[in-house]
Amino acid sequence: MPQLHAPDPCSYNVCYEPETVAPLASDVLACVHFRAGEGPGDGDPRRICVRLEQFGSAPLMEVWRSTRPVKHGRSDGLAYAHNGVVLIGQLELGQADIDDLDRATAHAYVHIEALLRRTGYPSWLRIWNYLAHINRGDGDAERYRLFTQGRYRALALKPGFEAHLPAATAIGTPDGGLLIYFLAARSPGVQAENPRQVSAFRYPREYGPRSPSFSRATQKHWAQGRQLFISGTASVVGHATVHEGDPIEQLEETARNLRSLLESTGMPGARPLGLKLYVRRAEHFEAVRKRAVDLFSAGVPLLCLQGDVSRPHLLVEMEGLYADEGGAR
Ligand code: 3EB
Repeated sequence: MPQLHAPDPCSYNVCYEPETVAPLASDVLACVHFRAGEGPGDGDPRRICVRLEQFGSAPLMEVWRSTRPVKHGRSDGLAYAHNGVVLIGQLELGQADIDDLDRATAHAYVHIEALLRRTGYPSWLRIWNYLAHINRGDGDAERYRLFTQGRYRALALKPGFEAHLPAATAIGTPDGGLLIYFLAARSPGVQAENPRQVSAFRYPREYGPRSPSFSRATQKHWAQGRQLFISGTASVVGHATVHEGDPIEQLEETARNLRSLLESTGMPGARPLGLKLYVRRAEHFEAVRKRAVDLFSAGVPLLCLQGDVSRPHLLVEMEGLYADEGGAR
């Protein structure tokens, strides 16, 4: 797509760092903790706590730092921080606040969109959804399917929404309710789909009454270069789950899907700024992590989490942020 205006400068960087609970510096846009149970409760609206256990010894946190002055605040149950170019925010519902998951999800998404419009960051780049007991419930009553319906109802209010879907992750947690955190920008990114996969928003009926509203990746042009926000990616070819029961083969298929996205978006040489690996079962972790290091090369920042993937037969999922030369800060 031609650029109508000069792209904004990339105004943040993201790092995985050893976890600390020290007060956040003024340049922090968001600090994401990954641990079971409650996170550090210092009340800073920039702290985001994902209720997933990390594999490996020293726990890491994901820190988004800004190169421009940061403002932060809360409004209507949402917490956010922004710097004039991007906004990172979160909305958390406890399970006790969720009476009807479909309705609660639709309401959450409408609420977030209203915040983004009001603050002037209307373009979603990336969304993370963490939902307790994602695979609980049978058939169309499965919690992931209820969540998917609610999200669809909110996003489908916008005409042409399927051409402007953000990259996303939806992972199950052992407790909590629904946590949504998101990165939005003043100017839009470009939606990317994967030629090896049916677009999720076109999945057939067998996966639920509404198809999942997300894109395979968002490509964002910054003045320094391009970044690619890759969605949670799993062992799905066409629309089918492949390599049922084999976590290593699922990881290899996932790597082929990531490679295909990088090639089809014209970023075959891009490097990963950070990857996340979600593994459903603890007993698969060692072998999966070892294979991931071989596939993605040692030295790539990697965060390993125990989480439930949206389809019950999927055992692993990966997501990542890639940057062209120059797009990495
Ligand atoms: C898949 O390819 C795997 O519903 O937001 C991956 C990333 C998946 C995001 C979502 C679901 C979502 O269908 C599942």
